[in-house]
Amino acid sequence: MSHGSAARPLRKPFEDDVLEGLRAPRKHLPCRLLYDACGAELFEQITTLDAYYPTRTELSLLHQHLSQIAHQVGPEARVIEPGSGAAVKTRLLLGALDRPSSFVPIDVAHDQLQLAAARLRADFPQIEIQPVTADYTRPFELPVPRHEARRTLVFFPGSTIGNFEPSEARAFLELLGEIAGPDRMLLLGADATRDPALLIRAYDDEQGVTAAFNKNVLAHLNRTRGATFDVDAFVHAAIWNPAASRIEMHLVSKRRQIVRLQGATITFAPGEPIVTEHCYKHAPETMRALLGAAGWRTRQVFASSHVPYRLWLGEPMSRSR
Ligand code: AVJ
Repeated sequence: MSHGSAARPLRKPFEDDVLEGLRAPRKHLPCRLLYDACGAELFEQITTLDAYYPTRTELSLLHQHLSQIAHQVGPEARVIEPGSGAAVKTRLLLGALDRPSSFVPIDVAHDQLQLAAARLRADFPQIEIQPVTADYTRPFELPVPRHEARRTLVFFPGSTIGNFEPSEARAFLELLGEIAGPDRMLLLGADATRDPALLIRAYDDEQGVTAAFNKNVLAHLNRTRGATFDVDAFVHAAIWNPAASRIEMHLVSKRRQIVRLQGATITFAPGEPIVTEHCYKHAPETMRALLGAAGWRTRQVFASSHVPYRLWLGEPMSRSR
């Protein structure tokens, strides 16, 4: 995800960043390409894998601490969730809060979003569900709710914050603060695992689901942009980069090959990778500083006793209370 400041356009058009990334000396693709309908389904499958510890760790943290979190958030809150997806965690949260006034799921996948919204309306008839189809890395406006909320809680689980470059993460957290307004709180999930064995197991699973998830990016570009990737000529690799504190998703070219995409010719050397995703594993000090730089004071941290995964409860920096 590329991201600038909240005031100017945050990203170049789709065409540009795909071609630009493939023409760069270190070939890369924007990680949002991983999440088309097919990719979203594969990701759901990843979350059920034994080796993929983030999802079950976060779920267990939510089960453990949601009543306390709900108490701190207080009654009649509006909840906003960028990139809401399958909404399993959302249901837990909405169920735990004291009479939440409304829920705003934000996602680029319009149809999926409408379907999720319909299901939530059926299960939570007393909560106003106001889906927003938007790319949440760009400024967007919140719909006006029927009832004024006492507070806005931003819910950003899944360690998705780790997919942003650090400077982009700061800008994004700041943007969320601006959108949520003065009476805001933040509930964010972030993984800080640095054990390479555990990470490789989770990001290069034995069943090959993550490999399929990663390779789908190439199939996606073939389908949507007439690219000529030979998907089987690339292998998935998960590389731990300790200096940058991130795990990187690579697609490594098996041989010398040429791929065409929208009039451009991209040449691959044998063993040359395309980087498709960075998953930063910020140490808690880094996470706290990132939140602080974006105007969020850390109110409470809930840590797992199994892996270094944490829920962060944030509030405005200048809160007087
Ligand atoms: C949920 C998007 C943050 O980084 O762990 C999972 C994405 N990539 N396996 C993560 C992902 C490969 C996931 N996010």
